[in-house]
Amino acid sequence: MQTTLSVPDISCGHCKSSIEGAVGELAGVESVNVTIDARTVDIAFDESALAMDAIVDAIEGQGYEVERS
Ligand SMILES: [Cu+2]
Repeated sequence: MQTTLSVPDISCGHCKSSIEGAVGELAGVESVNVTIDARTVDIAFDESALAMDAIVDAIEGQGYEVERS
């Protein structure tokens, strides 16, 4: 499954690496890419191995709030 999350507080390369690091180490994540200008996180993951809530928790655990649509 492919999803894009909006994370308004993303501002720089540090944000990018901390979020990509935290999400990337979750089992079931196939790819993660933060786009700094758009303040988005694109994630491809195996939904049978990983719940969306766990991804949101990993991002919020780094101190960023995920904007819920
Ligand atoms: Cu930053």
